Formats: sequence, structure tokens, C-alpha cells
Amino acid sequence: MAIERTFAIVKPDAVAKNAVGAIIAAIEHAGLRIVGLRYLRMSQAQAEGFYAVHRQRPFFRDLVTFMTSGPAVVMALEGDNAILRWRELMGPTDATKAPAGTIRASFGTNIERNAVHGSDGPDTARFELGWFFAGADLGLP
Ligand code: FUP
Repeated sequence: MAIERTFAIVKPDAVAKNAVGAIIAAIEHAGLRIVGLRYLRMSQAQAEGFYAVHRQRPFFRDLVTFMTSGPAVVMALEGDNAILRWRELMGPTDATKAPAGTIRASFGTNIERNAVHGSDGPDTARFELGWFFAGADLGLP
């Protein structure tokens, strides 16, 4: 299986719930390695650019408001099949439909306040990692 990198966010709702440690523990327990990590509060421009693909969607404004409402943790994850494995750990977008044991079931509330983000494919991962880690040395180990 291929070693991949993917991009993860612990969103403001999960940071507010003191769930950063539990989510990082789940990532590490699953065998994914954290190769980049920043604690930040997204600016409006950062959030709008990150979610530019959703610009025309009806939920875009609310999503940007939520993502800029408080601090978040952004991470670069690495491991075998990391993109799919992180998405499986998260569970589906809508936290109310997420199976027990997934991060979104444990810490999310609904389809917007869903605790975490993960890239949905290799091209998205490249864009999203670059959006928050541009210029950073992710060349570990
Ligand atoms: P995901 O890949 O699981 O992050 O889901 P999407 O790319 O479909 O959606 C990105 C984000 O938009 C979600 F995390 C939350 C938000 N969203 C809404 O707020 N309402 C919707 O109906 C769909 C998505």
C-alpha cells in the first residue's frame, strides 16, 4: 500500500469541547503519523480560500463563519492509505448519521459542526496541505 499524506483539521467545535487530545490519540492509535501541526484561528480569507470549491453552495457563508469562530488545529498526517483511513476514522460528513465510534459521532453535532475535516483525495490533499503548510518542512523523517 502507498504511503500517503493527508490534511486534517480539528474544527472550532471540537477544540471548544477540549477534544484535541482525544482526536490526536485516535489518529496516533490508528497508526497515522502527525508530520505537521499548527494551532490557529482561521482568518476569513483563509477559510474562504480553503473552502473555495463550495463558494456557490447555500451553506458557504455559515461554514466560513463557523470555521473562523474560534481556534482550530490543522495537521498533516502520513501513513499507508492515509487519505481513506483518516476519512474512515472521521465518519460521514453529517455527524447525526455517523456510526458509533467514529470521531464525528463522538464529537460532532450536525452536518456543519462536525468536529473534523479530512481531504477527500490526493489532489485535494495536495491543495489543502499547501494551503496551511506552504513552505513548511514536512520532510520527516
Ligand atoms: P467532507 O468531505 O466530509 O468534509 O464534506 P464536504 O466536502 O461535502 O463538505 C465540507 C464541509 O461543508 C463540511 F464539513 C460541513 C459543510 N457542509 C455544510 O455545512 N452543509 C452541508 O449541507 C454540506 C456540507
